[in-house]
Amino acid sequence: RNMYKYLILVVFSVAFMNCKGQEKSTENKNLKESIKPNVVVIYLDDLGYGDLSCYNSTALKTPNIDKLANGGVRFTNGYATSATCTPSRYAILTGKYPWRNKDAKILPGTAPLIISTSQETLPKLFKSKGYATGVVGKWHLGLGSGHVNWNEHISPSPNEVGFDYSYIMAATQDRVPTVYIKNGNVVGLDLKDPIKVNYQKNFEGEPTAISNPEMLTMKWHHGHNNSIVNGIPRIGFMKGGEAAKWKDVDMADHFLEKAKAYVKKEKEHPFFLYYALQQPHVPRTPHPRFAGKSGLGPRGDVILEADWVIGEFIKTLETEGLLENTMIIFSSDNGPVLNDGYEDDAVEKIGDHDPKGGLRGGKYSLFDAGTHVPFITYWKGKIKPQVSDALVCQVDLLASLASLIDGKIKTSDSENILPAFLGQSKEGRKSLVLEANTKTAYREGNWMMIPPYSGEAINTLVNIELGNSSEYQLYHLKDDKGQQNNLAHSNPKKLQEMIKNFEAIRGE
Ligand code: NG6
Ligand code: CA
Repeated sequence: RNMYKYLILVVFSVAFMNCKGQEKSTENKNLKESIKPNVVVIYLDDLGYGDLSCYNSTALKTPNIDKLANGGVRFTNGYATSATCTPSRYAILTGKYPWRNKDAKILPGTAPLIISTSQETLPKLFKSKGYATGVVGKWHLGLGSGHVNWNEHISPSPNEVGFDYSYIMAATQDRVPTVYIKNGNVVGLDLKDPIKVNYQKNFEGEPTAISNPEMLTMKWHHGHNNSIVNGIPRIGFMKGGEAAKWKDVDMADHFLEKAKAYVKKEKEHPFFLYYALQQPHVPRTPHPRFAGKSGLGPRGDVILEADWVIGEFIKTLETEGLLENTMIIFSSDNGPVLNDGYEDDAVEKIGDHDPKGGLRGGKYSLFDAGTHVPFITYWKGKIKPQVSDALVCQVDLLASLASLIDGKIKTSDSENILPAFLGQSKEGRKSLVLEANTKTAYREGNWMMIPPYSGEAINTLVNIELGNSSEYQLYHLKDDKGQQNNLAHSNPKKLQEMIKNFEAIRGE
């Protein structure tokens, strides 16, 4: 009888345990279900490490971005992969080092899409977990597969590499075609006035900065002397498409409206939005509301404009009740430049402001300021405010966000450092290969190694040190953030170790 009683007890407890187990697994499931936060990447163009007040600028006040920094993780070792736009954007969207793709370099407006439609991408990752995916702003990764006809549906476009909504400019604000493209179609195009674009030669009779300087409202300094749109000379020749041409001073407001509308439209289900602002890239064209407001000329004014835009965007997340369920990642595609081809007072009015924030180099450079940029993660109520010295890179978003939403990826360049992005750990990646104009450098821990490269030491047109030298360079960034003391000779052991590890990653 006792035995009988015992059996019943065992049966009951097993049943009870089972039940508990089930409870536990539904709990886990619910947690996973609820881990479908919206994710927004806010990406600036050419913003330097020292351009924000949360990164110690005193000349520029950026209260809205500061709110993200002070309420989230402000990274002091955050990197773009590259010192120019296209490669950095390639890396953030594919999780792959851009130097693995020979086409990942500054592209003309007519370049074909450099992300293959079969490639793994950030938006595809989100799509695989049921997210709506959108891109608003600067693209600069090419369009089509050969020669684009701007008067027909353009494909492949962002829509073929994972975005179900795209509202973009093809390349840069200084490159033709100067029109917006929505889901592969030029916005506002009048087919009776078809668009033609050519980067080699002008269309007969069309004014250029050389033939008609009297039409210019902005002066070019180097490059930028082809077609004139809105008084601004551009890179490349364009004919037609008059009704579709954007108004430069309205661009920030225009993209903001699209980003806000996207959030409002998709608020019922999880979304991923890649919001790529055009500031402070040239031509710097602040809306009149911001013109003259920074005292630093148009470059400063458009940074204030970008800060305002970001504030408005966050207000929308707030009023839609989405802020607590949205992870925001803020960064810049490469470091700063003052004169990038127009005479726009950026140099003349810089005063004491240091866009590089004490780093060496700038846009185009292998020195640190080329790729070391502002980097902020913010998630109201989830991420505890802090400053983090963890080494993080934009290429890591793919693996880290895959971990966040329980998705699967294959790439090996992207590292899962989600705990660092969420402020739960001060450990980021151990090492990182950085790139400028297809040349690479290597950071490991606090060390930076630049191999010898031929080429000019300074690009005198933009007045930036490029990092080229006939000697190996080795810097300890924690002790020497301005890269003034080359330790290659005094620490040959470290140098050899760095070279070995770097070459192992580069596959040399
Ligand atoms: C350069 C342009 C520069 C800028 C850059 C791309 C000239 C002389 N300079 O070729 O103005 O457009 O390309 O910048 O044309 S990026 O941030 O998109 O990489
Ligand atoms: Ca850029």
